[in-house]
Amino acid sequence: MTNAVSKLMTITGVLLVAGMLGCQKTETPAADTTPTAAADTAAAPAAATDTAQYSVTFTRLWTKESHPFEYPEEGVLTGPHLSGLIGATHAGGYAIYREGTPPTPGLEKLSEEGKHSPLDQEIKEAIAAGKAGVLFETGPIRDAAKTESVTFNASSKFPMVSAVAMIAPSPDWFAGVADVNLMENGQWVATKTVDLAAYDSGGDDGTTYKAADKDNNPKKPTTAAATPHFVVNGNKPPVARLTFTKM
Ligand SMILES: [Ca+2]
Ligand SMILES: [Ca+2]
Repeated sequence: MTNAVSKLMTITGVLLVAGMLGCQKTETPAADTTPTAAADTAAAPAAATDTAQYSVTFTRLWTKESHPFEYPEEGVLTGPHLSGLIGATHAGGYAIYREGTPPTPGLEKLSEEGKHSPLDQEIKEAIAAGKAGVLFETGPIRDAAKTESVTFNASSKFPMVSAVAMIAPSPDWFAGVADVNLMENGQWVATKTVDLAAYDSGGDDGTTYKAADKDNNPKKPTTAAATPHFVVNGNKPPVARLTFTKM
């Protein structure tokens, strides 16, 4: 080793030590603050966004196989089908239907003829009154192998969903689900699947799928369907299903 190289190595060593000391000095404050900042982040999880877009898929489960009693024969327009789904987002307290309460004119019409009007108008009035968020609708399901989908926006003010569809043909029977909450523990759910049960709206007294109109006054309370059409071997199999998926 020449003197020149030895001297250079010594100088380099001194510079390295000086550099390390320098690093220690500058890194010390960072070492004090970084863990604190990380702890703050962990202690305060991000709040759910105020709105969330969902896709809902409407599936028909009511078929001759699931509900054989007096199941209506096939036909292009008169054959068994579910009307288009009509629903709303809302907060607690609002209901499209309530067991034990007579139907609104809109629910009666939906359950007897599958028409979305005037139920859609009733929902729009609830939106205007600050009781509901948005209205959503799909087309009907005639082919049980096919599904219908629609997207809508839920909000933290209106995180619940209720929806109905007519079971057709029928006097006043409908598929319904109420108060599906898309927000759990302050967070929007990624997916949620719920089944729709059969109900009798109370707007007609017919007792078979194809009974002639038998309008009643006053209206009777809406009840869970309890006839053999919907009670199979002591069980009440669901008539439809909704799958919500956050976009
Ligand atoms: Ca009626
Ligand atoms: Ca009835």
